[in-house]
Amino acid sequence: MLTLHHSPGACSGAAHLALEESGLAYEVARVALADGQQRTADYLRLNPKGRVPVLVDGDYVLTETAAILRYIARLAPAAKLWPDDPREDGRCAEWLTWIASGVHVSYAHVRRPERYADSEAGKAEVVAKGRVTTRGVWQQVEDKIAAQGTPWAAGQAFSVADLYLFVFWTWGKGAVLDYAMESDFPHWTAHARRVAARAAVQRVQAKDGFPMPA
Ligand SMILES: N[C@@H](CCC(=O)N[C@@H](CS)C(=O)NCC(=O)O)C(=O)O
Repeated sequence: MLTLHHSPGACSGAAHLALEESGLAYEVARVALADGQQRTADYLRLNPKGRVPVLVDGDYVLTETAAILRYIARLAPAAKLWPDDPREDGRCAEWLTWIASGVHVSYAHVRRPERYADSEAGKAEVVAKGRVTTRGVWQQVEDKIAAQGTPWAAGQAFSVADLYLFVFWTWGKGAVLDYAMESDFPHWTAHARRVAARAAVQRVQAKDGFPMPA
């Protein structure tokens, strides 16, 4: 049995979606981020970084969304969550790497400025600059999807990259950014609609309650 340490609405949602798509047996251990559960001694023993997601598979503990998504795809080859084609394989890895290192990090400046500054003025500056950077990064995602012109992020094959990308579409729609995703990012929204139509995504949405494209 796999256990995903997860908080609804967080980036760990991508791993939750991938587990549901995979057909593997899993359970979710909810982490109350708002209450600071990620900073308790018990949780820090599991993940000294104090973040979700964490995937536990017996005595194997894995952190980092991109790594967890690849691990789930490898455990469930029949679910075809990672493309076989070398170029699509590369594209999938490209999306995962960029989402983790660029897209997520830009958002963190808006959502978690305390990571980057101490004073109130410093934090306000981080948020202000983060908002500009994040809007630009969201536009880069939109432009990349439009330029690719493929149904899925990696190409013709659905993959975990689509699930990871979808989480950030929901963040665009969420209260922190509050973007008009449907009108301002139409190609990304068309992609999000394809993801949202999947039965596994709808099952997870019923539990986690994230926004869906109109
Ligand atoms: N690089 C990590 C980032 C994980 C991360 O930042 N998770 C956030 C939720 S989206 C978290 O646990 N935040 C809690 C905190 O900052 O206290 C990954 O991609 O998995």
